[in-house]
Amino acid sequence: MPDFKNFIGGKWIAPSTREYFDNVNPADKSDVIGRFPLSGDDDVEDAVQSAKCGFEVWRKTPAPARGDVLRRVGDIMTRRKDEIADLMTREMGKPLTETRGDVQEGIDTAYYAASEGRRLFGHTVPSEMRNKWAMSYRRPIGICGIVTPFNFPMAIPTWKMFPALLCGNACIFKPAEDVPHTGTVLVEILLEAGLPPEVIQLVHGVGETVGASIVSHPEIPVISFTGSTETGRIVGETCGRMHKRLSLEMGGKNAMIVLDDANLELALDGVLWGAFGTTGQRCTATSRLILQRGIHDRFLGQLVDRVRSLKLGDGRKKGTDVGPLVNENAREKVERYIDIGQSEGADLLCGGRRPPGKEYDKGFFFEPTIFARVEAGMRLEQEEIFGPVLSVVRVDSADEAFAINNDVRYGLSSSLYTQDVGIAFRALNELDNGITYVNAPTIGAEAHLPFGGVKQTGNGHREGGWEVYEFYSETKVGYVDFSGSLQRAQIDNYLGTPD
Ligand code: UN1
Repeated sequence: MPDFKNFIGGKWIAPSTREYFDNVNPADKSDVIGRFPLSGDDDVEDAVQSAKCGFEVWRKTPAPARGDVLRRVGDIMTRRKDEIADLMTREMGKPLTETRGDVQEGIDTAYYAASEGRRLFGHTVPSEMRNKWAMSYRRPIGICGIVTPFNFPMAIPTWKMFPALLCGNACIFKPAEDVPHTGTVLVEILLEAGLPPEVIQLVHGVGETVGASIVSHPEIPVISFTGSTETGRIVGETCGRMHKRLSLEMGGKNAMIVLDDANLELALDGVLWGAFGTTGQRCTATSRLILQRGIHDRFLGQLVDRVRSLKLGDGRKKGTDVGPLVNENAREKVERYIDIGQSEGADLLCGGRRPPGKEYDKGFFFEPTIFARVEAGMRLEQEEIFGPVLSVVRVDSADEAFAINNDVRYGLSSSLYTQDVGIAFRALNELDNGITYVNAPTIGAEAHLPFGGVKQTGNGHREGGWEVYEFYSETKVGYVDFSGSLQRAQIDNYLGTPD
């Protein structure tokens, strides 16, 4: 079994602790992919000292040249797409079609970042005074600490690191401990594409040690974290005390609303993909289905039939629709919510258990589950489960559906199925989320648009698209006075006074 390494100080090296953890295939626990470093504070310290040198080189590299490196990254990822998808499925379970999509999201992010190297716009604006120019432009910040989750092992690190690098920063990257292999391959690709080695540092390990050490290091001024709202609060407290720039992407309890006039076939396809794609382990997953009374029974009947026919299995096998959960903890959390749902009086229509059969005993499988008769306010309806569990709520009107959508502490994505263009546009205004889909499920954000949520899903920043470049760069303003005399702003030059 191979021992993998950290990438620190421009070299692949063993952790200072000499300790390792096993990375196992969630579809088959006996398949161990390798041992990965359980790093400690000393490794993070070495990474920071090296990243400081990397930053000095990289911040002076012209942005279009930084973009060229990222373009080559996109080219290499394109060439290696199938191979990366296979190793990603092996370490985290989702089917190959989905892991290929995950790599594609990274490729799209690379090419977008490459082109941004020739923009990174600032503004040139008129000065109040004669013979004086005023302009704003963007500067790199320093070292960015990148702490990422397991569910999009390639896409999410690229959303964070490619804009950070394009802006001229160095990165210290800690991938989730469930997906260290994909993180390792991403760093290999950055190096192969020509990134100066000390600009990227890879430190494997667990959140409580390596993650915490990165977040609290005084020489890392920027932190980007995707994970649970609970961990995000701890990260936020530390960053707040230390005056760090922080981007948080956290939980969701996303609803799909299907009104009586909807195209039901379309909505059925949508909810199956939204709720059970990635085994429900997306922060954008459809975890609530809000059905209007007129179509409620018919839609639910058809949905249960379709869910029962989903093929559960190893994501690397042809024909698998739904893979395993990522690990035993994730499965036990889902099981706790099955108990909670039943004790709250919701109606378990299908699933709710580990699938019977030998082939399933090897992995962390759980049947796609639907609860009906869920009432607004139940824990099942309010709390993020991060698994294949869909809670169905019945409503009388669009207004009631909108209110239920909004009455949770999260606000990532929402979805509305209707043929009524007026209600669709009203939903875009009224639904309290960072993203609303009309006639499409709650998942599937595109790489070139801002991604993120309101309320306790985020802290006001967005990933992706044009906005993320503002997060990873500092605005600076320059004034150039070529009048040859002292001009005092707000004093000499009273606006509107002619010469
Ligand atoms: C996540 O769930 O953490 O919009 C990210 C989507 C994907 C990204 C999901 N493009 O579903």
